[in-house]
Amino acid sequence: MNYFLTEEQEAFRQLAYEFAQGKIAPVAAEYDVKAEFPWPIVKEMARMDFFRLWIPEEYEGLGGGITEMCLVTEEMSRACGGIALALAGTALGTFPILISGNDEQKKKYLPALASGEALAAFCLTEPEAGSDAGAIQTTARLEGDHYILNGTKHFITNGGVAKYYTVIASTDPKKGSRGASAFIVEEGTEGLTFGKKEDKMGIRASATCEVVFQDCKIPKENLLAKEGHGFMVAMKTLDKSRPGVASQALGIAQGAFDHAVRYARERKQFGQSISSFQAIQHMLADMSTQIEAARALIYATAKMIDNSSTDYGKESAICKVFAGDTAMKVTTDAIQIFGGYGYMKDYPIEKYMRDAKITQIYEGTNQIQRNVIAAKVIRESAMHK
Ligand code: COS
Repeated sequence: MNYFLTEEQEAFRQLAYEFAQGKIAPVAAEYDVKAEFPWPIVKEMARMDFFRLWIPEEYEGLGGGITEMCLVTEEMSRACGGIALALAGTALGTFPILISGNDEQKKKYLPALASGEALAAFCLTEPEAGSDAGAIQTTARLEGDHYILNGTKHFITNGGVAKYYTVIASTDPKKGSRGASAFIVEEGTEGLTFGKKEDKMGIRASATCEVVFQDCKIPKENLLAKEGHGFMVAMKTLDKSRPGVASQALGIAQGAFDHAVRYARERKQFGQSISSFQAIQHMLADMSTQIEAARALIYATAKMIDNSSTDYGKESAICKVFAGDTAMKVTTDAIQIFGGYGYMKDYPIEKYMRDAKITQIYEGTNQIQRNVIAAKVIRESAMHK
């Protein structure tokens, strides 16, 4: 399908495709087994300016938007959903600064993020605050010119490898989500430590760990937006980042599909290629249809966000639900086409299914996305009555 991307967007997609197939695909299995963060690849991504894509030009970025982030995330995830996350997780951690940082904060933090010299991590989730993001218990107390942070964030993507942490903490616990505020915490700040590194089912090349604040003292200039605006910053961040998760899911689905079509052509049973059987053909047709539908949704939503729409929470959620569910379905069917071989770790296909699962869970489970979609649909209907 032709999405009429600009010449520049096509060039970035092509560059990301070549990089992913040339540098990521050959080592994806190795990083998955070792569950190691891919520093050499991340450094190359930085040299090739991938981290600059979604940062405005005035802060040393390339001035692209969500479309560019989605294209590159998709192509990299097609090779490895875990390695791609070093990039996509940094975009997520950067969005609170882009959305609500003042000029000084942007000048201080964005150039290092654009060059890839610094990675970012978004710290919202806590052991007792997953889907219920308003229930965070991490606190930030103002004392003179500093905020003192206490609490534990967990399942943090890029935890321990990022230089900048955008953190949602409560400045007024009595007010619930209206008492939440957003902060930037730099690596090396006293009182910031990293806990348990998670041993995950999939996306194993991605660093995931606990981020712990114990009397962590940060300058009060590190407050993003205003006190009490943290929940809104978090929600707006997720509205922007969910098409990125959808792109990760899309890339994983596309990667599994690429392998499945190739295998179906090569594998012979009953004296012929299994791609000549209608049972396999129909599976391939359904997989291809679902992938293209996910792509169309994601690109349309990314375009909508980049063209300054202000309310795109529903569309972002729709992308994530559809692409996440598609990734799970397509990767499961890809294994089915591989048959017994697909179940074995000697073949690349089972990793795609393990990597796909997280896209239905993080940045808001697909059940929460359905809540967001339903709430908006019902509100819209009430307005038009
Ligand atoms: N943009 C801006 N503001 C938003 C918003 C959005 N997308 N969504 C909600 N808000 C505002 C609301 O307008 C409300 O403002 P007021 O207090 O001024 O009325 C406030 O935020 C609270 O909204 P709401 O009552 O809808 O919050 P809930 O506690 O019911 O939670 C859900 C809403 C479930 C949607 C939210 O908690 C959520 O997204 N959970 C999933 C979190 C998640 O994705 N976690 C994974 C993080 S991994 S990085």
